[in-house]
Amino acid sequence: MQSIFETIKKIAIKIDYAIKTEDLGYSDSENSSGEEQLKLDVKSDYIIELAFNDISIVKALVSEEKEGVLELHPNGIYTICYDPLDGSSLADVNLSVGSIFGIYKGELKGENLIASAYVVYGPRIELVIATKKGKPLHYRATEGLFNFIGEITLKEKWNINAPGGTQQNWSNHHKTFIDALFGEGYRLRYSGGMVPDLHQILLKGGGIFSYPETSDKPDGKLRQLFEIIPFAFIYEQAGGQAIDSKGKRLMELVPKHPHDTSPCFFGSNYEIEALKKAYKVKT
Ligand code: P6P
Repeated sequence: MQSIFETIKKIAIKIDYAIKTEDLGYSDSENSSGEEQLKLDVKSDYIIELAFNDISIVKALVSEEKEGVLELHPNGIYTICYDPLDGSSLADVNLSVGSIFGIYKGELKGENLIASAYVVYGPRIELVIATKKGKPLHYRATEGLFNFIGEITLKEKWNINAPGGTQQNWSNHHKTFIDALFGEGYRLRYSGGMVPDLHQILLKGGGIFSYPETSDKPDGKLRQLFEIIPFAFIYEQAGGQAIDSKGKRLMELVPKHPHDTSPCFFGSNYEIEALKKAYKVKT
């Protein structure tokens, strides 16, 4: 497994360089979710595929930018599901973006996630790695080397509210819930980039990130295998919760298709329990 994390560090340095030097324009192709691909999306995906092609324990890859499963090494053990450059459209306005990695063993479903990691490409390159052995680990790159900063622990309650989706398409009970948090003094912190938005809550100590089902996206927008489950694991390992709109743990998701989405809520215990009440979840 260590060879996978060391490879992710090499990938991070290369993608960060591409973000800072390459063309930010659109390619003439779409990804499996029908989203127009940026040249950076394609380049980042290529960097990752090339890097893991040299790691024999990696059996296959599933990418947001590819339709199916890319077989790499028949005797490999792990399948890596990744979003090579999440929020890539924010790069051309100089906001932070990120890469997300879910490392699975066996069938591609939440309970088979062994570890996850994400990289934030911002004023600094930061990496968070989570395994089943303890709290998520936070690293920061300096001149191409990742230095360990510390373990990440979420408070029981804090003050960040990151509400995703288009407000006019929220359900009434979701809008009431979000407004009630603001009424309690929560701070609006939402950039439209899942990785920096979730990273901020983890590092600042807590709060809630929500991307509910909406009238225009009844199954939510964020993808289960390479966005939601990897972060759900990290939030749970940090002492928080990660659930869907029925109160089910996101770690129990079983995608039918590699690009399936789900409504998702990540946060500290107080905020998630408040959401369960607002959504009338039977506990
Ligand atoms: P909205 C970026 O496109 C992304 O996939 C995530 O990074 C982000 O959390 C979400 O979409 C933002 O979506 O609808 O709030 O703009």
